[in-house]
Amino acid sequence: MKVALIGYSQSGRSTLYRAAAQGLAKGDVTSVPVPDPRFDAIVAQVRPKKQTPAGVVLDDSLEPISPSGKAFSQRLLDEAKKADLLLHVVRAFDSPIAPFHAAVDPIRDQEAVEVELVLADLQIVENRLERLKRSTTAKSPGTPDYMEQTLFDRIRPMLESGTPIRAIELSEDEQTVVRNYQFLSAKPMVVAFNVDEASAASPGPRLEARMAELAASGSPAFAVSAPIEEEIAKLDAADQPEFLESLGLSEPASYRVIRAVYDALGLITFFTAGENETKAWPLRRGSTALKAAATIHNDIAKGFIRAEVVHYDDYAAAGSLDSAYAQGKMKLEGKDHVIQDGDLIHIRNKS
Ligand SMILES: Nc1nc2c(ncn2[C@@H]2O[C@H](COP(=O)(O)OP(=O)(O)OP(=O)(O)O)[C@@H](O)[C@H]2O)c(=O)[nH]1
Ligand SMILES: [Mg+2]
Repeated sequence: MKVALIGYSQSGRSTLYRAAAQGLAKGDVTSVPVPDPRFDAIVAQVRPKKQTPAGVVLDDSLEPISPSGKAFSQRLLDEAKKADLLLHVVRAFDSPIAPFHAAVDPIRDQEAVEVELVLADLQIVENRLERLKRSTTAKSPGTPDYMEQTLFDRIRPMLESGTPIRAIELSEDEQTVVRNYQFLSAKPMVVAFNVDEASAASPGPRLEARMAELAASGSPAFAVSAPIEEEIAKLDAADQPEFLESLGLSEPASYRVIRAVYDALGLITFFTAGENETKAWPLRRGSTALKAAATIHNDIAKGFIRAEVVHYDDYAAAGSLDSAYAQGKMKLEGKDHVIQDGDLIHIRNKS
């Protein structure tokens, strides 16, 4: 699962990237740990030899968007297509040191980028419709060409009016077509407004209203101060709470961004609490116990007998896995059982 940071040049993408990587950034692509207090609590109790949190891959290698008003370069479009999610970093800070292409206006920039993504998709849809006009199969109901033409005829006016594909209701077949085309406005998007140091806790009514609108339309949005986030990431864990409190924050804003990214990718977490290794595993929401087993190892899935499942809440209430088992909180589940976010799992298998 790859997350591409996009944004105008000098919007703070690389600063946020380094902050989110919590000191682990290597080059411009890094698997970033997903902050999860449940995982920390399991590790503190189990004290495993090795601990492996869930991760998402952040990619800060895309070229910046050139100043307002210009279309995206083909290279940028091609790179963005490969991502599973776009993390749009929007400049909302003013600085004499870092010059910008225009007066700072985060809402204008956020909208401009959204429009540009929609226009890039519209171009593809129009080109395809033009070609389908000459296709004989597109005239026969039931053919893939016919389905594509019907779909594209329907979404074209929506794109023209600025609606991103992710906001359009699609059938499963239509979703497959959309995925094949790698449409940019169909990708999940998370927006990070990079605000002034002083505004990190309260970004003001205008930005707050826009963030609420974005969240309601399915794109979670956050106010972050990227340099402050980078400073927090550099502090020892023990020094963080006091610094956060002085800023009016309950936790680093980048944590919330990464969790929102993870959620928007459709991922949940299950845990394996081993003494050798305790691990948080990303899993596509709605996946079965068999899929979870295969995520751990194909051999474990092959010999699958049953999954022993304890939900984190029961584990936390009991204080340990042993107590949870003793209290009868463990459920034996079959292959088709749907795993929930926060399940602790042990797979009984034949090997
Ligand atoms: N004052 C202030 N400066 C910031 C903030 N965020 C980033 N900067 C500064 O702005 C400059 C650009 O930040 P980067 O993180 O490199 O931005 P970028 O989007 O990766 O830039 P390019 O990839 O070079 O286009 C740097 O000098 C940062 O220190 C902020 O919130 N406030
Ligand atoms: Mg950069």
